[in-house]
Amino acid sequence: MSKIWNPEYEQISHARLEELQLQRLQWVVKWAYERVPAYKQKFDAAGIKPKDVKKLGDLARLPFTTKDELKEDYPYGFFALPMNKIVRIHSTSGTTGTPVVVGYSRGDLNTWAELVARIVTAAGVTEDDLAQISFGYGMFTGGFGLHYGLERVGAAVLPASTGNTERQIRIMRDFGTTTLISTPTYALHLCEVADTMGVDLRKLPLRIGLFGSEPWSEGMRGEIQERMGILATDNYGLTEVMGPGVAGECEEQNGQHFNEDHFIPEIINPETGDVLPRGETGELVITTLTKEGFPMIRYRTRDLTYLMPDECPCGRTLVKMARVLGRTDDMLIIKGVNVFPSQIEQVLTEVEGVEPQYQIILKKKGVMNDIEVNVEMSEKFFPDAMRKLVEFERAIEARLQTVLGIYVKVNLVEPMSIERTGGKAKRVIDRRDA
Ligand code: DLL
Repeated sequence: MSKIWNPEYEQISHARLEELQLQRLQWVVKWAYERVPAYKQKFDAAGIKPKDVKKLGDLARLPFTTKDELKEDYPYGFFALPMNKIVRIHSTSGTTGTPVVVGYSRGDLNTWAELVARIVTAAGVTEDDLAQISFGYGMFTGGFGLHYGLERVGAAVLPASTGNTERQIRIMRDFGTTTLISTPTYALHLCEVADTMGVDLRKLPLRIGLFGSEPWSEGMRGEIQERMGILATDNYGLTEVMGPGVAGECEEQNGQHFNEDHFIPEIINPETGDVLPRGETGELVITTLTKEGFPMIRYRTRDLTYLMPDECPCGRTLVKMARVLGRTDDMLIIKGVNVFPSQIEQVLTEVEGVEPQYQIILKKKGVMNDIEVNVEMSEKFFPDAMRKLVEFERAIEARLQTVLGIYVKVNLVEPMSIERTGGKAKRVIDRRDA
């Protein structure tokens, strides 16, 4: 079993954790109230003062913070420190409009490296490892976030960044990479390109992969592990709250330990805003407890998951968060049924002869939304599959129908015809206006 990076906090007792969380919550509420006009306005409107936070349960009385509010105060409205105390700035990609800009103090960067050190250690990375970071370095938090945490652990970092996939494989093979850091879809793409180059990744020293930044399924994990010959773990984070390092899996591969001494997770009913009991699925809401540059109070992540009630055999006491099912805004309502892309992916990973590369085409059928799924066939299966095509499409349609409860038309498409990106995969194509 891997070492625990910071046993004092990762194995903290429940009582001590609650005491620490309360003390830190009182600090952050006061810090945000006094420094960020938007928080002062929100708290005043809700009739709450920082001194009213007397117990952890009072958190539920505080107003939520939403992405729209952060966008309204673009770029620096939610910064709690003047620029001469900010030493790093990152931002969301802004693909859906205004990006969210976040700032880190020197202390925040130190905490970030510490929390990433915890999650990479939990996945089994040590100072003996060579870690290839195939996340973008730039405004995205993935590259730099993992970088400093891995360096803190003492691993040798290969800042490969994204793109030039053949070069990535050559680095992996020639430099002896032992740890891969990327999105799960990029990991899969690396497998495909390695195949075309005649490189057997299973024979290389590669042994661990830390994947995150987008939803993926257990089936996808199995596929990556098998094709790379590694242990693949999931890790979660978001720019608004810090970036990677919020939560990460240990070698048990069963839930991501949430760094609760720095963040309080709550699960709410996204419609009513009510806090749900542990074990129930809903929207994850996060409060940062130690961030100075960009404190977030009850930030609505829009990610759907649940907190697991069980203890972990690894010895860490920090609560585990289940795999993120998807974002509330990724949820499609088709013929009255809630459908997540990750459910479709899980089915596809169970079908032999297709790649877990797919696109969901969103259409209008009368007034109702409808979807079709383009599914990519495996190269090796393609030539003799032509005659089996129809049969095959029907088989996948039947499996999707069993899982989703609705009929979805499936179109098989040529191998390598669905776009691979170094970043997050685009799974839903909206053709409702076409
Ligand atoms: O993706 C931070 C990150 C970088 C996490 C590297 C892990 C590794 P954003 O670009 O702001 O930040 O995107 C955050 O991505 O709200 C989720 O919807 C999704 N997401 C992140 N990690 C996971 C994961 C980074 N492990 C948004 N599983 C989040 C599912 C994830 N979804």
